[in-house]
Amino acid sequence: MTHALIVIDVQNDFCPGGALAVPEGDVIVPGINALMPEVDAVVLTQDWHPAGHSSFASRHSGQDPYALIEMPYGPQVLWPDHCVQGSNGAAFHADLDVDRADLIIRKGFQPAIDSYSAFFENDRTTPTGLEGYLRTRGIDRLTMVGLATDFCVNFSAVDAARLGFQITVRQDLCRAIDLDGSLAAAIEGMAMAGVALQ
Ligand code: VGL
Ligand code: ZN
Repeated sequence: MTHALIVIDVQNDFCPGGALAVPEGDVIVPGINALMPEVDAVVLTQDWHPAGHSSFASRHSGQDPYALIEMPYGPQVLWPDHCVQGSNGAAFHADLDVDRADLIIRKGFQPAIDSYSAFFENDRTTPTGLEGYLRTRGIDRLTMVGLATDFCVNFSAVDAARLGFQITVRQDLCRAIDLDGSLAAAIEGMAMAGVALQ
């Protein structure tokens, strides 16, 4: 099998001190770097929002961060402003071995729709192009790591399984936001979708 490492959103805003910090988000970086030489391809994803993105609570008067609202495409958690295109918060963690990446795929760049998954925007139908990239390179096996376990890793892994990739999530190389039991729900959902949790 041809094996790719998919590194989800290891960016400053998801690390301690960032706008949407994931506890211990930075401790996974050395382990992720160590996996890179063991695979056939390395893909990084980068959450990449225009200023004033519709997923930001600041765009919705009277709404606080972490509130759940209904968008035309379904439910959406509102977030603190984060990963604004070109900002330091949107940059990869300084220790991540970005030079090893074959592809960097950006997501969440459309103002009116969020994109947790590396494969589809949050309408679950608009593709990012990653599936085509992987298939045309003959990649059929994925190992997924990064931030956050219960949002972008979860959605990406479930989509990967649904698309027929053999997918393993390395939980030791992921960290979670964990809003109201979202981590337990994500683990259950990934397992049910056929994601191998390691
Ligand atoms: C993410 C919330 C908002 C993630 C991205 O990478 O898990 N979470 N944008
Ligand atoms: Zn985001």
